[in-house]
Amino acid sequence: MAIKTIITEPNKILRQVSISVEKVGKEEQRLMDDMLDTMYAANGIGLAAIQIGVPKRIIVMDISKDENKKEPRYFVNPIIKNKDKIKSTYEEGCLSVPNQFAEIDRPKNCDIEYLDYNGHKKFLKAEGLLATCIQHEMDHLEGILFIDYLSKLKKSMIIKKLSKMKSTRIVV
Ligand code: GNR
Ligand code: NI
Repeated sequence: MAIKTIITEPNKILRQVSISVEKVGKEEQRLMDDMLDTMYAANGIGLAAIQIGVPKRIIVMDISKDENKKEPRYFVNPIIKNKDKIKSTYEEGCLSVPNQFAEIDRPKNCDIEYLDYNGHKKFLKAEGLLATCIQHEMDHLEGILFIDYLSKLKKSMIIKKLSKMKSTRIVV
């Protein structure tokens, strides 16, 4: 188990399209363990492998409120089977876009097919924060960040701020 460095915008790595996993083996399980450690250490509720520089279609998540009751979830090669026409708005943040938040509309509910930690095929009806978070994470697999949904002006302001923070080495 290890805490990895989370890549932040602007960085081209975050724009890579991640590759499907052929088999959930030891290497993938180790990656998922490291991702979970990294996510908990950063106080996040989800993390995609590309955020630690690995372009594999793997996501970890834990949306439980109680710190003492961890509920880790693992999604390998997730596919959205069905998404709601009804949208819901949620104030999103991203560990790769530190300290920036914006209201984003996404389908309220969605159905996901995926492989779990042991490579078993699963089906999940996601709603609420779970649905929002999984869609945010699945965007990472396509190289998409939540700021891509904002106006050009808002997006460029955020990227400018983040570039400045990087160049002045102010890490927040
Ligand atoms: O920790 C996170 N919180 C969050 C809040 C609202 C919508 C999505 C998220 S995901 C984010 C962690 C992250 O960047 N995952 O990619
Ligand atoms: Ni994110």
